[in-house]
Amino acid sequence: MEIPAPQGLPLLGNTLQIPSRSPAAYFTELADRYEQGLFRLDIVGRKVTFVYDPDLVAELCDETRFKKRIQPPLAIVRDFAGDGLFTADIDAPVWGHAHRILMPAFSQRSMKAYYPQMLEVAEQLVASWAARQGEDLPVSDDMTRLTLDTISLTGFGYRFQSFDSPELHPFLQAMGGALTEAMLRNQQLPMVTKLRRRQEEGYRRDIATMRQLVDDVIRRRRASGGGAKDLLGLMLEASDPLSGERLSDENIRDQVLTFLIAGHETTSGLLSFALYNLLRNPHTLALAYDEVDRMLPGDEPPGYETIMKLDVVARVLEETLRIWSPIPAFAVSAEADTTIGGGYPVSAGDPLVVLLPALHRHPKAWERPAEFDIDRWLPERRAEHHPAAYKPFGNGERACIGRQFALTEARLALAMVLRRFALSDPAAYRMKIKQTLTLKPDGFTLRVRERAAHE
Ligand code: MNH
Repeated sequence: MEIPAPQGLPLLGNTLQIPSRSPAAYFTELADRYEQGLFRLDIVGRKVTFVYDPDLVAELCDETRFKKRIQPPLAIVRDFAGDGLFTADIDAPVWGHAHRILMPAFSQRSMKAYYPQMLEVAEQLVASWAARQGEDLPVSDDMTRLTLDTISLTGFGYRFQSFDSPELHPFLQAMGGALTEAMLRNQQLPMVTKLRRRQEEGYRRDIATMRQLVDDVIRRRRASGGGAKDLLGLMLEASDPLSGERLSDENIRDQVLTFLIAGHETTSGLLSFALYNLLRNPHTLALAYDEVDRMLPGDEPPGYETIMKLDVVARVLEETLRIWSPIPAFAVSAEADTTIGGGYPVSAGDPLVVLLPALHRHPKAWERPAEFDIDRWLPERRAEHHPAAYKPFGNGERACIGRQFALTEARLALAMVLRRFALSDPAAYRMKIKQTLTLKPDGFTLRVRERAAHE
């Protein structure tokens, strides 16, 4: 069987057909066209297979046959994230060392330990919005302030104090630039990349800006003495229980930068999309208000246990991750030449991309796939779900290490916002996605006003 593929040009293949700033939207459009559940593109000479039929994805999630391999665009992200957990090759011993050293930092107990600091930052968001009632609030920017401050405070004891400043921190500018450049380079001939001198300079400058901040984070910790049990504390002091290895200074820098990026960028997208979905679905919004009024009465800061008991808010987040996955794809490769779907040939090492927007809306797995419906996530209906049709956090051993962290932080932030504010959207925002490798709503604003008691 032949994997369906749109016609391309000699040498360039399909490279020029891919819109450079919105590749994910284009891949999703193609998925609509190819009902076989997969298609192949030739991107600057790489044969990349995109897969979104849930049964085919189930095969790709079998880790005895398929594994995450670092290929573009992640191979490009290695320019700045190096051997951090996200971009380290599975066979590199340093991935295992860091994974085992850092796992305890993501246990339930650790989440509970981070909670007071998560709460502190969520309270800063609420205070900032209370002071700006009636103004158009830049949702993605403020969610970025929240999530960047949260990961840096809980992970590294470092304070960005983003809500004190009307401008986003220079680190974010640099990160956005570097991620966008990695996305563009994914579809560029190496020759073209070489010729774009100005972009190369900007890219180097952005990487240097990010590294300076990382060095500052580590320098401050070293100056303040050891003993902290956060991410940075573990990296500086713990050793791998299996091999006894410690992390090198260079690897610690890679990990700090990896966590500064991976630890906030996607959660910020999730929260922005969740607020969008709530505004578009007044019935669900009413249920969410109802829940926070019941579970978080009064003005007392909510406890960790209360946040973990939220049900409507949790289902809003799950359904948001289905409809708008901030990470639109992840890639694996076959360990040996094989076939998928009972006859599509796949060569060892070739990139296979699980395309989440198409998987998460695949009609084989989801009824009324475009509809935002949190009742899909009722306990009795979860069993109906196709086992491989929902992968917002990736798969297996290389799945997201920060999942619980993100969900705890996001639940808390949403609950705090809903308890205090009535949300409105007088500009009637229409979804426009901005891709910087990850996805976010572009230019989305909303307004808040303080809720009257028992409204
Ligand atoms: Mn996260 C890996 C999605 C929040 C740290 N994350 C992944 C992968 C996906 C993902 C998908 C797998 C990528 C791949 O296979 O190439 N992550 C998310 C989403 C959110 C998220 C949708 C929020 C919502 N991630 C977080 C947070 C942190 C974090 C918060 C840190 C505190 N994620 C990571 C790291 C990895 C990862 C580190 C790489 C893990 C590994 O390969 O060992």
